[in-house]
Amino acid sequence: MPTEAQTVLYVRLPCWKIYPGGVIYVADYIHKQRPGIRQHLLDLALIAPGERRVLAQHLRTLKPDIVAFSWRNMQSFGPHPEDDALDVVMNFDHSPIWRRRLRAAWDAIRIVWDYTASRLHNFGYMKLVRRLLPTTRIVVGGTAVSIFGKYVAEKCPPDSIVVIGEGEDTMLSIVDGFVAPIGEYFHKDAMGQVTHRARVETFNLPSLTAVDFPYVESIFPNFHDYLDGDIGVHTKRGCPLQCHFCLYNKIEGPNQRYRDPVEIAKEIETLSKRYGVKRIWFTDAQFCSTKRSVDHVEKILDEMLARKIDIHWSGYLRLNHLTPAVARKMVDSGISSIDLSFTGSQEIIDSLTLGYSLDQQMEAFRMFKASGLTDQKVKLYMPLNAPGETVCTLSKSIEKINELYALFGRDNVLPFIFFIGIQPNTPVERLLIGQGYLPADYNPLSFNPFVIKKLLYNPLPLGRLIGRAYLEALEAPNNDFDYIGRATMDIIDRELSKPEILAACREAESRQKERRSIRIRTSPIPIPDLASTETTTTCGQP
Ligand code: B12
Ligand code: SF4
Repeated sequence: MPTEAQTVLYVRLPCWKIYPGGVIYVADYIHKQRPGIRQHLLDLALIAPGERRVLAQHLRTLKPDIVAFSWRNMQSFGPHPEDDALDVVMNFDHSPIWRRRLRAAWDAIRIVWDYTASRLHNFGYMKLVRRLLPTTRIVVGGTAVSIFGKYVAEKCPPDSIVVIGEGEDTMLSIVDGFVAPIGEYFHKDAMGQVTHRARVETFNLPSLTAVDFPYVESIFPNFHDYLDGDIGVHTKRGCPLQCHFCLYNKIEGPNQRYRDPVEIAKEIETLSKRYGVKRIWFTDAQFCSTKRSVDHVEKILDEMLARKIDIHWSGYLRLNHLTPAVARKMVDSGISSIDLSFTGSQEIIDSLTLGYSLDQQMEAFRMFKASGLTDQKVKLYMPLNAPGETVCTLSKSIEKINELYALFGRDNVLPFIFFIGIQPNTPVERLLIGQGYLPADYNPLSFNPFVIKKLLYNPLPLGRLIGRAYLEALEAPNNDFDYIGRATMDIIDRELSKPEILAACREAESRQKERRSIRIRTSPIPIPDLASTETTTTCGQP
């Protein structure tokens, strides 16, 4: 299809309801560059599974030249206390009651079935396009394909383009006929041959002006269904840091590039004043991280304050460059929660190369308190039981969490029981392959429940202690009144203060260390030295 496109149908593939910010930025950009193109956005996340054949009606009515799919989550396992998958895994692995373990096995089959079916259905939607409109070009983008692009390219129909990473300029080159392609993508040609192009150009992010929401409303009738929740606003792209479990720096690239603070503030102002939006989430890999990015944040906050925008906001934060002035502006501009990766042990911070000092982080919490933070929640995404976690590091985390309870009030601090999800091509993955925890040829997209479970890293001996504490907290009569993460940490604390538990854990730890060192000595795979790698940083979810 070498000619320019006249009509584009965007299809947001099903996921838990969440504002489809990525595809909206793409459609808005295409409209600003090529206003003559007719576009429509169909969001399958808002349509019940039995009614998704509405896609066929859209294809027949619009007869688009391009159907552009946006695929957000493919490997969605990162269960936490607000997702029942965590209860299932904990019960299956650690419940002392066999009936519960059996029940959990059934639930696990349901979850894996949903996981498998959703992937097969997504490829089914692409095949439907090819069947009904044989000459229409298929494009697939979004965070899921940015990680697993080659896999998607192999599975999707011929004449498809799978866009890796940011999509605006690549999509523009596709609607222009794909004669001078831009950006990174896999192309499956009409013969089914897959080729790859690496990105050589840099998208000019400052050219991404405030989203034209009235236009978005006109192509996306379901836009209003999102206005009472969080709306995603993007302020920059890229992360120069290299935390050992994280892929964000690969999805977005290592260079931090910024949008214009004035355009960002305009976007938020329209959302608030025209559409009555009350909450936004800054969807950057992290909202503030490097020194330069904190300066950028400050400019955005200044713009928001100058426009007197009445909004609550959150986003992943790193606190090591926080200053009292920025903390004050965050509070004044409507921060609604502090969301950050947290461990109370400098050893774990260093071994995961998160690259900050714990003392500095605790100091930043005090800055927030001094700036007038009141009942905003402090959400601690804890990489519990990460490689290197010991009884001692766990106790230190509990100590620091207790300090935070004292500072902000127990009810305002939410320790999230999170574990590291092992992601492809990260140092943690290489380490665990080297240690024999995962086979070198494991499939990160496997449907095998035991592989899936292994990718949620919570090994023995501490895994059992944490698992049983979590299950006890779930059962506790007062769990209606206390947050599950807080109750779990209290139980872990209680257990760690029992001398026999401490001794047993320590013995198991040293046995494990011994076994590991034997495996490492015999392993043919180079093991990254987590502790000695260049010190970097973290934010976001483990
Ligand atoms: C912010 C964020 C969140 C926030 C979202 C807040 C909000 N209200 O929007 C919160 C904390 C809620 C969250 C939750 C979860 N998240 Co999240 N999240 C992210 C993050 C950091 C950014 C996503 C984002 O919005 N980016 C900004 C927009 C503008 O960019 P974008 O969507 O990528 O779109 C661009 C391109 O992808 C592309 N594109 C997108 N669509 C299309 C379509 C076409 C046709 C084209 C050409 C291009 C294109 O162009 C866009 C613009 O350049 C990513 C990691 C990352 N750095 O990308 C993880 C990420 C998307 N999340 C992930 C996961 C797993 C989850 C959870 C399932 C975690 C959990 N267990 O609960 C939940 C699921 C939520 C849901 N309902 O689906 C995974 C998905 C992994 C995978 N392989 O499938 C990611 C990639 C993180 C990771 N682990 O690596 N998340
Ligand atoms: S965890 Fe945050 S700081 Fe670390 S590499 Fe990922 S995005 Fe960057």
